[in-house]
Amino acid sequence: MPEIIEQPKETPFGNCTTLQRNKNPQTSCGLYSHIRGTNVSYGNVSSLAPSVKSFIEESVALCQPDEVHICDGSEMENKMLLRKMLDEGTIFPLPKYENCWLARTNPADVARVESRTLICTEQREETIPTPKEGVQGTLGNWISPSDFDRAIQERFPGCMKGRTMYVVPFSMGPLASSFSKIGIEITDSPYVVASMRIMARVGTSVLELIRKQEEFVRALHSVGTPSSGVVENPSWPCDPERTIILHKPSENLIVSYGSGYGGNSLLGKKCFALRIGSTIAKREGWLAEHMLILGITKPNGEKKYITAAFPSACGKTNLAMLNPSLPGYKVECVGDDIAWMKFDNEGVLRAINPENGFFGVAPGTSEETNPIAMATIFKNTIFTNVAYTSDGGVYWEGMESSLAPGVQITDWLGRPWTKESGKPAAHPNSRFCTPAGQCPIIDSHWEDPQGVPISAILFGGRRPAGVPLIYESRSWTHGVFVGAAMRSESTAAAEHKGKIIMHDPFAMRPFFGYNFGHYVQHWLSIENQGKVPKIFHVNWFRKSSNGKLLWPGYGENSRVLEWVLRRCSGERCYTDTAIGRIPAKGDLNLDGMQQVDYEELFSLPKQFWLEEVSQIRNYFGTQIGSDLPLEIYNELDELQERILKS
Ligand code: OXD
Ligand code: MN
Repeated sequence: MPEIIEQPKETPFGNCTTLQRNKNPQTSCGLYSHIRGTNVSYGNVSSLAPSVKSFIEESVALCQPDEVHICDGSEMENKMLLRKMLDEGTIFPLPKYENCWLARTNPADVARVESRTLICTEQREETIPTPKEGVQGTLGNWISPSDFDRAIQERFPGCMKGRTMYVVPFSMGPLASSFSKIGIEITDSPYVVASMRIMARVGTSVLELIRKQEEFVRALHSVGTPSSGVVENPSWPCDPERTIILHKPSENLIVSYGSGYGGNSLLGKKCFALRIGSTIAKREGWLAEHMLILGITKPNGEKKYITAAFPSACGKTNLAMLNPSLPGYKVECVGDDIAWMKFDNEGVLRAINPENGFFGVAPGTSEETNPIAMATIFKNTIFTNVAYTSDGGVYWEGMESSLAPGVQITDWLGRPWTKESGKPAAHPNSRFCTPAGQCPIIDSHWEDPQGVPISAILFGGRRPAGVPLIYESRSWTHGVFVGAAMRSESTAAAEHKGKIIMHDPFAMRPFFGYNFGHYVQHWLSIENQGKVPKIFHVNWFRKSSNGKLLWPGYGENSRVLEWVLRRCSGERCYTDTAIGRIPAKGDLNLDGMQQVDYEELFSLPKQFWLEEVSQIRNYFGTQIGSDLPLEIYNELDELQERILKS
């Protein structure tokens, strides 16, 4: 393994802790300080706001770490963390690239654990709709305040013994933006610290902000220690048997135990920006959504921004980094996973990407599918659970064409791999964690504190049958219905097995912070606040009767976006159907494309749609019942009538 990091030989503070100190005395005067008797090995305790200090004190008393490290976000600190992870075997260098690393998790810790992700409120109904008797609810999990406390007491006392507790101050959104929110993540995982540093704005300037505003989301994370006391895989400690991810919106509190996998441990992302974020957004009158944000410029220079909500691993990153096949069009990326949207004083809905990096699914990303991502990810990146090549690089399914001849592959579990192995080389949910600012098409306004103005919202999913390439909703209320009725084939991003068509309303099913029925009500009320964007539904994944994809996707999706833009400018380039507006033949620019079966791509089989309506009715009735606003049931009835008449 090549030696990458030069450790400083002398520091102004001597050599009295396991970590080397930052040479900057301003950020490293923790030498003689203690918190609850525990040595602060790095960071400046005296500069902490009292609320931050008490959060650390409580966490120290509970978790009993060996020492505390208050992160300053500096380069030197990052190098020390990388060094530590190298020594502990958590990461390996990837010498083929610049400052890139490969982490291999415990094979039992590879995805979000939705079944153990819970929201705590006094009343169950605040968190989840009441399903019909005998029906298992699928719209989140509730935990009572007493069980919440018990879950913590059963897992956390002493869970950081022998480890360092890191205190990570972070901002979701650019520091200067009124959209942005601040958090402190406390964790015992250097992998989490290094990844948070990529995914959020981390460091001392955030602590300064807290000193002024005193408000922040508290996020406590531990990879945990199994109750047997035996950590099977010391390079990736975790406690899969007892993993739990808890949220208490009333206290802006997140507590995550037992998993180091990103979706469960990088608490700024799903836990804060979506679950806690959606509860804050409801209170404050805005939207926190599982959406990419892109800017698209027409050949005449006119530019618009679009957001899109697709379930996990359905191509949000690919669309956010689209390389348009339509001549003269340009797409620029603001974000690939999360959008925070609110109206400005002129009634324009504006959005920011609260994240600072991309935590993208690696398999399927290639020069053919997403050349922009490929141009982004080979520097300053932490890869997790991808395969390794003998020339010091990475490999995953889809990267076949970039493999140099004669190169040997080691799979994500560290075993020699060949195409004949019969198993994927990279885990299907393997990831790259990479700074957004490196994306060659990052939008010049991606960090604009005012956000970008949104003209259209797309919903979508993986629908092999029945659902056309695109349709436009008839109104805002109909669009909200379309979001509520979303379904998609399951993916590897969570623990679900098999390719079933799951309901995934607003692509938020695993991420709602409060009762979905109330969430829909909130979406309906947004229309009263300003000028709402048009809402569309897209499906890149429809297959013909012989199982072939009817639409090539990727760069050709720019043709669909072009139609969206024309509709946003009020062009009458559509035909009305029972489900909404679709481009009439000739309205969608197919110039230069071969063999698109337009009729099949846009066909609306009556039986399919009657069955879809009945599935949706059953879902709404059994899962949400009276919590779902009447307007949405009316939309469903009207859709059924229109289909029957068609
Ligand atoms: C993600 C997800 O990691 O949606 O973005 O699972
Ligand atoms: Mn996501």
